[in-house]
Amino acid sequence: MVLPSKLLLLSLPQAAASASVSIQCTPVGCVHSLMANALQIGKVSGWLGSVSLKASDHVAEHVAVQHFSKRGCNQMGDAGNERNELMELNGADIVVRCLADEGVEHVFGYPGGAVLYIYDAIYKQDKFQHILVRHEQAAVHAADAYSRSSNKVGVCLVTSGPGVTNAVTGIATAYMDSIPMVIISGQVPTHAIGEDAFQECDTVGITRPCVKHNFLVRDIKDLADVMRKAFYIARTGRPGPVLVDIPKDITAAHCKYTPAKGEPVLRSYAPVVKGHQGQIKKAVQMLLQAERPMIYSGGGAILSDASAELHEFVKLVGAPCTNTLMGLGAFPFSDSQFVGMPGMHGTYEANMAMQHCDVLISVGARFDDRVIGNPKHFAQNARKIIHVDIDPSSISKRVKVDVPIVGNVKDVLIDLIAQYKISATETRQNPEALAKWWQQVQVWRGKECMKFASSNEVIKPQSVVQKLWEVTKGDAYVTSDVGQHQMWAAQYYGFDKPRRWINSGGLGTMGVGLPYAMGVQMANPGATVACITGEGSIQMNIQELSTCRQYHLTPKILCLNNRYLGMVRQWQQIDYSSRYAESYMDALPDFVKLAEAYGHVGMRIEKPSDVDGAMREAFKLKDRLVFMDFITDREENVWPMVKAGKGLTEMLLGSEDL
Ligand SMILES: Cc1ncc(C[n+]2csc(CCOP(=O)(O)OP(=O)(O)O)c2C)c(N)n1
Ligand SMILES: [Mg+2]
Repeated sequence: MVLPSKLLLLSLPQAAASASVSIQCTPVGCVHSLMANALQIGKVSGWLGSVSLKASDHVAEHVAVQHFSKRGCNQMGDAGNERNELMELNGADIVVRCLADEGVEHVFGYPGGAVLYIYDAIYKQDKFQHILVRHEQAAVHAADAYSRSSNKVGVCLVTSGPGVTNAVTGIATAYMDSIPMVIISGQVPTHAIGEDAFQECDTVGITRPCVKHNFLVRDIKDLADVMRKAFYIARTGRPGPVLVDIPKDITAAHCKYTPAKGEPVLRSYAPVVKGHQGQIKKAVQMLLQAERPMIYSGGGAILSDASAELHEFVKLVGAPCTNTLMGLGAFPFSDSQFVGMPGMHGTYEANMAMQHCDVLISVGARFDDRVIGNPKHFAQNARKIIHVDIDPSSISKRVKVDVPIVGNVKDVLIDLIAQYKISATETRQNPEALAKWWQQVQVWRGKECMKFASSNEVIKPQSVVQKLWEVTKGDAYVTSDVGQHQMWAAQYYGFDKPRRWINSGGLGTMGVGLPYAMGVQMANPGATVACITGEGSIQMNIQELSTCRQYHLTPKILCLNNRYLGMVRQWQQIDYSSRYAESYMDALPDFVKLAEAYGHVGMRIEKPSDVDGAMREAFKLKDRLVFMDFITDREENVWPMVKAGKGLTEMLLGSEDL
């Protein structure tokens, strides 16, 4: 791959210093062409440092890209900024300036006619790196995972019409999981809107139900303000994706650019951060008087970076703690107070404790149908419910809540902890009752619901996930797709840290796994990234193997290949008398050859005895993407299972319960 000369110029440490001197007095484009010439005539080694750059040298290319985003670009950008403030910019340059001012380092995107001015502006800047994906859906997923794993706002850029419609699945996925993102879309020129122009679609209309907010910019004078508002809305309150639709003529028009000062002001938008002190006191009293307290935390604890506070709170209260699929890692898996994930494929002990506790506090979790099962069944047991959530519309939506606390989870936990310490001096917890509650939890744990039958004949998918944990010492970023493999990943990779488990919880979008791994790796260079996928899901965005090749992204892909759309097959087995209608994956590609065709390493693992060696070998290949195709037990099921519509404790623990 040929890296543009400007990347080479700015990628190397020595270059940064030299470039900043040259660029202050030289138009950027001229420096690029000067350097391009220098590179071509081979006079680069002394001036640029000692990294040798060959077309096939992916390691050098990787080094270049990483340095580019971190160093040289800023030096150059600062010089450019001072000049820009004095002059009028076109809309495209304003977009780029706004992104730079927001501290954006990476933008995932795909070009097209309506965004060509923006791409031209990107070409001329060096503040952030653009990552060219192979499908717009992947751009959004990658930006989404970039955010999930780093708590920065993810950014993506797509063209009008099909660019936007391809992006919709990604936007809806991020929306369902409250991920802060800004999506910039091109639109046909303002005069052509509504005329069924080429590549026109009603982007604002199509995306309205799956964004936190969207804007159509009709006047260049509004552009910078809208961009700032978009970032502000995306990251504050309950986070979410915000889309900015920009007609092509707006990107060509000119306007004076004034850098932002402070946060934007929005009259009708003032998210609550601090919880109500009276409610916090009530909640603490309730918890202190509880005999069977239970803590249920979800994605909100991760999104608000509240793991440390959650940990302190769980220790203070002394209750069992469960993390939802979206909350895994917020409280450590390895802690003795952790009882596993709740819900449809949750542990026996977590579901029983959710049902039989007398005070349940939800910390950034929303009583989703996959968590509480049938709400009528859930309501059968009398218990007091405290619900901490930043979004008031989530409270009392699916269950009746006794003490609602609206606020940012982290802030509310800080106040709950402080209040608990004060109140505990007057109102004592009942230690005997708490001990009895734990005895009961231990009895439920005794069911060992996560046990599975191992085999020497066929690879058990659960054992692959356990092996991954062992080989990566439990410290990898793990992305997954959607299906049985996702549940096994959630169940058997013990997440001890937040932002390590990256999956589509709310929308359940097959195809996220590989682009998620790309976004995670861009946000966390040098980290170990594994993508647990199925042979069905991986084919939904397989083209991104090409993006990985270009940007030297090296996740390890673990395909749990059961030759079935396994989760569909499991439901068909249980609910449709094993009539496997269209859940069979016929004519699968040779994934080893496919990986190799994209320039990666492929492995097929068929025997249980080969799993350990193959996995260790793959993770040794740090600078290569390795596709591991594990041929697994075809008809393994995910247990425990609460069938849709059933009560939380009406669990099937294995095939013997069918
Ligand atoms: C885009 C999309 N289409 C359809 C589904 C419905 N669905 C959920 S799981 C699943 C099967 C996934 O198969 P595979 O990736 O092989 O994973 P497995 O369940 O076999 O581990 C399907 C079709 C979905 N979640 N997403
Ligand atoms: Mg499958």
